[in-house]
Amino acid sequence: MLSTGYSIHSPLRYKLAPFLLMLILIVCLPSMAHADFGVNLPEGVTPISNKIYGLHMTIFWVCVAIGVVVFSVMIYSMIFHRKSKGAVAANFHESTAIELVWTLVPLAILIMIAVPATRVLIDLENTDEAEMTVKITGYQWKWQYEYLDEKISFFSNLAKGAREATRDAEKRGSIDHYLLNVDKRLVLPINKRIRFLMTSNDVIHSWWVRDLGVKQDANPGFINDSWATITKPGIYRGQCAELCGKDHGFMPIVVEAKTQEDYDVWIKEQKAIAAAAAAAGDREWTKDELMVKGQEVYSTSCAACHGVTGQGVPGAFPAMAGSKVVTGDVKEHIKTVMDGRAGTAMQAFKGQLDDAAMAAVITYERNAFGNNTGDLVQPATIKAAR
Ligand code: HEC
Ligand SMILES: [Cu+2]
Repeated sequence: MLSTGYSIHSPLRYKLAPFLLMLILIVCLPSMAHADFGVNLPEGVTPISNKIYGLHMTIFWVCVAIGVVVFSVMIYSMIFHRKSKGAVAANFHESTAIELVWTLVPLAILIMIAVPATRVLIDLENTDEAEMTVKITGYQWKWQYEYLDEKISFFSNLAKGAREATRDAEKRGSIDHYLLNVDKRLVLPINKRIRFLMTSNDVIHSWWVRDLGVKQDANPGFINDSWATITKPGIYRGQCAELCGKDHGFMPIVVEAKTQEDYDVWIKEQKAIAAAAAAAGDREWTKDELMVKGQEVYSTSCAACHGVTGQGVPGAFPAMAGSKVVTGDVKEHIKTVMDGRAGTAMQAFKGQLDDAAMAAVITYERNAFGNNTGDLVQPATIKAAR
């Protein structure tokens, strides 16, 4: 006869029990100590996130009630109808009444759950009567926000320093909201019904801000929508929630909700910044100015792929150091950065960088990483090339 060494009736099982209990405690205790993470869904700060929370709690309590009923019957039966008490199993095969009950009761429960769930879903999808619209475009790896009513548009990148700190535990610890911070926040007014339009410039991304109750895919070639009415001023953080390539974890979202007055002030500032940037593109720049600005642009817009030191990633992203394009004909270099390379991760930066930023980053590439070409590219040259 085959033997497995010990059967389930073996006393070994009882000897193992305390160890298993210890193991469970060891695994669970640290997470209990971090109770400030919370164990429930957050309620959020929008009507829709509150409704999602309410739905979650309703269904949770339905589950608890079912659990209590089922386990009470089980435990009662095990105690009062156990074999040692001489209980004999009842036999109710092919009882129409019982079969009807155990089909109809779960059906009724499912309908009870489906009604509120459908209501929330319909509300979630209804973006009518919006008071303002923000178009959100996912890029590898940043977000673009366009305030369609205000004609304001900008990119929101991972905050400075975070990318460089990824492999350095000490530096990471010293960074405020490491990987959850951006260089420019999406500022929104409170108590306004805001419609979001989501799309993508390259692959599928997903715009997810938990406290707003918004998680919507951003697909290239499609526009999805979602909405929020933020009820409390504050800072709400989120992330891209769709695996979108190498730096998927490096495209956080930060929403700053302000009162209407503060929001209006911010809008004014943004318009002034845009006007200043346009003026900056109209003058002649010195080499130093171009190099300083160029390094800044390079580190936020190019370093993710081409590397901080211009070495690229072999087999995926070409090095800028010693590149034929970067050290060769300026026109070809400008064209590559403006129009990108179709079908590759090299995107067209035409719509992302203004004349000064484009001129600066090209000048920087041509004079950094040992590419000492001495070439200067002026904003006016870029303007003419557009
Ligand atoms: C998402 C990744 C990514 C980002 C960000 C990126 N590039 Fe590229 N870049 C590429 C890839 C991939 C290629 C190679 C394209 C090909 O195969 O033709 C490339 C090619 C280039 C080339 C041509 C190099 C050569 O030797 O052929 C230049 C110049 C260049 N990029 C400049 C830039 C600049 C300037 C920026 C920032 C403003 C930038 N890139 C941002 C991925 C990227
Ligand atoms: Cu993404």
